[in-house]
Amino acid sequence: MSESKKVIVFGADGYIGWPMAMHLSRLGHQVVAVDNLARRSWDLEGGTYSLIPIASMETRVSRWKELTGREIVWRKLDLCDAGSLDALMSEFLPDAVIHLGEQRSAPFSMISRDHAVRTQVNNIVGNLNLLFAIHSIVPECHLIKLGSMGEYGAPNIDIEEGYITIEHNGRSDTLPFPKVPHSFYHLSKVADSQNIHFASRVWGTRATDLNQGVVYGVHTEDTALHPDLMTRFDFDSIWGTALNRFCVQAAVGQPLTVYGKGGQTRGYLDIRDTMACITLTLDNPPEIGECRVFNQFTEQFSINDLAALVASTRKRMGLQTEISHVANPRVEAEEHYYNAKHTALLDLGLQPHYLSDTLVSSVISTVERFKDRVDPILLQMPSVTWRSGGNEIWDKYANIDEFKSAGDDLLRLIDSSTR
Ligand code: NAD
Ligand code: USQ
Repeated sequence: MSESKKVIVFGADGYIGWPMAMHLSRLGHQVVAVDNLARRSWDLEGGTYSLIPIASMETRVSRWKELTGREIVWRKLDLCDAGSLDALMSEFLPDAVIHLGEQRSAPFSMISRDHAVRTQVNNIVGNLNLLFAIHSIVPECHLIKLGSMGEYGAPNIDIEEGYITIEHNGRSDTLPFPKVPHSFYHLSKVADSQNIHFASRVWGTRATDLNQGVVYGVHTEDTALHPDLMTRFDFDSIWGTALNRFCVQAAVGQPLTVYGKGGQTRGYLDIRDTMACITLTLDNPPEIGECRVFNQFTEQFSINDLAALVASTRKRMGLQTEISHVANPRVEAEEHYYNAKHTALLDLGLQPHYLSDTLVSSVISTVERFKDRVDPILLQMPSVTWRSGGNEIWDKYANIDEFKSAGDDLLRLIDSSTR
C-alpha cells in the first residue's frame, strides 16, 4: 500500500462514508470520521428508515477497534459550523479530506421551498467552509469531493470528464463542461463544483471533483465483518434509488415503479468500486492548483434496463416480477442520448465489478434477508412532484430557523435513542 495519510472523512455516518472510513483504516491510514447525523434526523422527520438496521457511530467505531485493532476517531460536527470545522482541521492537519457530507436526495430537495433551501444552504455553505478551512489551515491538503453525474444532465452530445474544448467564432478554449442538472440537489453540486474550481484557480487548492453515478450494493470486505459494521440501505420514494426500490418492490410482490417511459439513462457503480475509486484518487493526488474532474461510474443503464435485469435475475431464481410504467413525478427526459466518458479512473487502475454478475449478492440477497422490515407504504408512488413547487403537507415550517430548532430537537432524540 501507499504511504499512510491523515484523512478526514466528512459524512462518515452515511451509506458510503462509513464503509469508506473502515476501508481507509484497514489500508493503514489515520482516519477521522465526521458527521452531524443530519441523515438520521431527516429519517425521523419523514418517517423513513434504513432496511438494514444501523448501529450508532459510537458502536461502529468501538466494534471496528475490537475486531481489527484499528482506531477510527469519531467526531460529531456540522460542516456549516465554520468555527468548529476550523478547530478540527487545526487539530488534525489532514493530508486529505473526503467530502461526502451533504444532503444527497433529489426528491428531498424538491419537496418544498424549505427543503430546497435547506439542501442548498447545507451543501453549498458546508463545502465553502471546507474550502476556506483548507486554504487557511492546510493549503496543501487534497480535497476529494463527491459530486454527481446528474450535474451534467442528459445533453445531446458526449459528456466529457469535467472539461470540454470548444471552438467558437474561430477561437478555442478548454472550459468546464456545461451543466443542466435534474434537481435543486444536483444544482447544489454544480455550485460546489464552481466554488472548488474557483478555489483551485485563485488559491491553488489541490482538488478532485468526483462526478459519481448511482451507487448500489452494501457489502464490502469490512461491512461483512459484523452486523454493527453494516451500512444503510434506503428503499422509500425520497431516499431509495430506483434499483434498490425495484429489488424491494419485487421482494414484497409489488410491481416495479418505472417512472414514465423508462429511457432515463444514468451511470452506475458497485459500492466496492466507490471504495476503489476514492482510494485511487487519494493515492494519486493532483498538483497544487489543479482541479481534476473524474466521472466515477462503471456502466450505463436505462431504467427499463434495470427493471428488465431485476425481472430476468429473479426469473432465474424461479420468482415472478411485474413491471409497471407510472406517471413520472419528475421533470426529465424519458428518452435521450447518453454517452459519458469515464476513462480516468480506469487509467489509474480501477477494476470494475459488473451489475449482471453481482445483482443477487449485492442487492437481492440483502433485501431477502431484511424484507420483513419493509413498510409497503414507503414503496408507493412519491407524494413529491417536480412540478408542484411546494408540498403543503411537508411544508410545515415557515423559515430556516424553525427548521434548525426542529433539527436540534431531533438530534437530541437520536443521541438518546441510538444504541
Ligand atoms: P448519505 O446521506 O447516506 O450520507 C451523507 C452523510 O453526510 C450523512 O450521514 C449526513 O448526516 C452527513 N451530512 C450531511 N450534511 C452534513 C453536514 N452539514 N455536516 C456533516 N455531515 C453532514 O449519502 P451517501 O449516499 O453516502 O452519499 C455521500 C456523498 O456522495 C453525497 O455527497 C452524495 O451526494 C454523493 N453521491 C452519492 C451517490 C449515491 O448513489 N449514494 C451517487 C453520487 C454521489
Ligand atoms: N426512478 C424510477 N422509479 C423509481 C425511482 C426512480 O423510474 O421508483 C427514476 C428517476 O425518475 C430517475 C432515475 O430513476 O430518472 C434515477 O433516480 P434515482 O432515484 O435512482 O437516483 P437519482 O435521483 O439520480 O439520485 C441518486 C442519488 C444521488 C446521486 C445520483 C447520481 O440519490 O445522491 O447524486 O443518484 S446521478 O443519477 O448520476 O445523478
